[in-house]
Amino acid sequence: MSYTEATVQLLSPQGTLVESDATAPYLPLITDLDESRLLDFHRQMVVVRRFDIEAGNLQRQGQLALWIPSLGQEAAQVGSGYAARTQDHIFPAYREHVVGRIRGLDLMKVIEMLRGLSHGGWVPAETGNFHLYTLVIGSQSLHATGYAMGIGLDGEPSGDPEVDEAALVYFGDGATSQGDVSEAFVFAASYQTPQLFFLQNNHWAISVPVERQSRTPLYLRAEGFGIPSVQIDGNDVLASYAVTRHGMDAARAGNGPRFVEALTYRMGAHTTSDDPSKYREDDETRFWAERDPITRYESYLRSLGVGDDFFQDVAAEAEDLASDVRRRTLELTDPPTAKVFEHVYTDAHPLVAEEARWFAAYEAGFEGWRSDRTDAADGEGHQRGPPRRDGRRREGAAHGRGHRHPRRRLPGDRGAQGRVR
Ligand SMILES: Cc1ncc(C[n+]2csc(CCOP(=O)(O)OP(=O)(O)O)c2C)c(N)n1
Ligand SMILES: [Mg+2]
Repeated sequence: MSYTEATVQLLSPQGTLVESDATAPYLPLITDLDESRLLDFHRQMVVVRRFDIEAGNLQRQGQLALWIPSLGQEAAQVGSGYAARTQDHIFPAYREHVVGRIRGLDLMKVIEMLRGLSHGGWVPAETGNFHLYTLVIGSQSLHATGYAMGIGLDGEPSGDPEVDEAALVYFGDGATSQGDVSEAFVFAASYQTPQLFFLQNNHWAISVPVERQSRTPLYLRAEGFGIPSVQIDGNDVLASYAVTRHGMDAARAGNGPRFVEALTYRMGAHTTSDDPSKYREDDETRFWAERDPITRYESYLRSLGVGDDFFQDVAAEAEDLASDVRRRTLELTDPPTAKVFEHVYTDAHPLVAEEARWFAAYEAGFEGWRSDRTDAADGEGHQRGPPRRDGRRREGAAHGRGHRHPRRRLPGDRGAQGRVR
C-alpha cells in the first residue's frame, strides 16, 4: 500500500535496523546519536499522542472550537523536527504540534488558538523559529521559499553547519495539488534555495485519496522540478530523522533544495469536524495500525536494552502533560473582545477604529444578559438569550418578551446599490 522499491526504511516494522546500500548514507547519522536523543524520540511521540487524545476530548466537551489530530504521524514529525538545527526556520502546516514542542512551543498556544483566544498563536522568534500555522493549504511553501531565498541573498554559506541557516517546510499530499507548492518548487530550484520540503503523505486530503491527487509517486514530482527527492517510510522515526538531517545539511551547505516524501497515515479524523468512516475502509486503517510508529520504535529501544522503568516514566510524563493541559484549558479566560481590532494594522486606521466603535456598541447591547442565568427561560418556556445578529426574534419570543436587538448598519455597508452583482 504505497511503499515502493525506493522507500527508504532504517527500522523494519519489527524494530530492527535495515542495513543495505540504500540505508548506508543515513545509518551513520543514527549511530552518531547519543542515547538521550534516541530516548527523546520515543518520549516526544508518546507525549504528543497523549496530548492529542486529551485535546480531542476537550473539543468534544465543548472547550475547543476544533481539534486537528496528528495520530499516526508522530514518527514523521518527531524525526524531522529533531533534524532541524537551532538556527533553522520551520514553516508548519497545522498538524505539527510536536515539532513546535521540540522547538520550545508551549502546546497551550495551540490549544488557545483552537479555542479562538489568540490570533496567530505565538511569536516565532520566541519559539525556536517555529512559524505560525497556515490553514490556507500549501501557502507556507511559498513563505518558506521566500525566506530561504532571503538566506541566499544574505550571502554564501560559511560552511559551518552550526551557523548556516536552512528552512524546513511541512505540507500534505493534498497540498501538492495547489499551485503554490509548484510555484515554490520552481523558485526553490531556480534559486537553489537552502531549504527542505517535507511532505507528509498521510494518504488523504480530507476525503480525497492521494491516488486522485497524483498519478505518480509524489517524490517524483519534486524530482521533475530538479529537486533531489527521497521517499521514506514516514512511520520510521529513524528514517525521518536521518534523511531529513542529511537533506537539510546538504541544503544549508549551498547544494540547493531537497525534498522528502514521508509515507505515513492519518489514523484519526482530518479534524474533529470530520468522520472518516464515511469514506475509507477498515482494512486500510488496519494495515497502518500494524505499522504503528511508536510500537515499532519501542521494540527497537528494548532491543538496545532500554527497560520498563523508562517506558513507565514516559507514560507518567504523558499523563502529567495531559492533566496539565486539561487544567490550564479550563482556567483560560476570554480576552477582551476589543483585542480583535488591535493588530489589524501597525498604525491606527480610521475604518478599523470605526468598526471597533460599532462593535463596542453592539456588545453593549448584551448588557445585563448572562449565559449562565438560571432564569434564562421565561415562565412560558421561551428562551431569552443574546440578540441574534440578524435582529430577528428567537423562536418562541413572539410576545415581545424575547430580547431584541436592532440590526445596526456595519461601517462600510454600502446598501443594495453599492453591491457587486
Ligand atoms: C487553499 C485551501 N483550499 C482548501 C482548503 C480546505 N482544506 C483544509 S485541509 C484540506 C486537505 C489538505 O490535505 P493535505 O494537504 O493532504 O493535508 P492533511 O490535512 O492531510 O495533513 C483542505 C482541502 C483550505 N484550507 N485551503
Ligand atoms: Mg493528507
